[in-house]
Amino acid sequence: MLINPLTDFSLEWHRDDVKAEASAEEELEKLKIPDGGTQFNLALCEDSCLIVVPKTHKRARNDEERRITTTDERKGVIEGELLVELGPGDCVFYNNNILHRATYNSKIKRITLHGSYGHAINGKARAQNILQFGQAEWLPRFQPKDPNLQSLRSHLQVLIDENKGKDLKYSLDG
Ligand SMILES: O=C(O)CCC(=O)C(=O)O
Ligand SMILES: [Fe+2]
Repeated sequence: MLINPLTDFSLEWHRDDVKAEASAEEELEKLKIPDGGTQFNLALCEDSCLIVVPKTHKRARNDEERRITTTDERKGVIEGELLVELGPGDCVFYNNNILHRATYNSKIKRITLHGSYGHAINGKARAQNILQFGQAEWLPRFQPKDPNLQSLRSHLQVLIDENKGKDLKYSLDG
């Protein structure tokens, strides 16, 4: 769940699983692996926090984007950036390696469901992407009756079991 913070702040431009210092070659290699699956933001009330640069999940940064994302201007304007404006019930699906940032206003209520669907075939790479901040401690309490949800649940359990006790390391620094 994404909610508004107690104080205003904003995130710098980033890709969720490619470090800003990566060379163009490294960046393209990483972008080939769909390890983040398909991420979504499903807004329950109005949400205008996320900013993306369309189509950048398919290409390396150009010189200007590289300059902005690796200098003091990490929150600067990037040509072609798009503010994702969601109304209640709107859902946006995206690749979490698209170049993106976000701004958060403490006074504007945000309640947005946030998750991702991925394929077990990318399990090893996906494990770090989705388990780096904690290994879904809530999963035992999630007891769905729906067979599709049961299947999603059991695949996530396999991923957790395979990575139990491993230091998955964070995708990004800082
Ligand atoms: O708040 C959002 O919509 C995006 C958050 C984000 O980019 C992140 O946590 O990596
Ligand atoms: Fe992100």
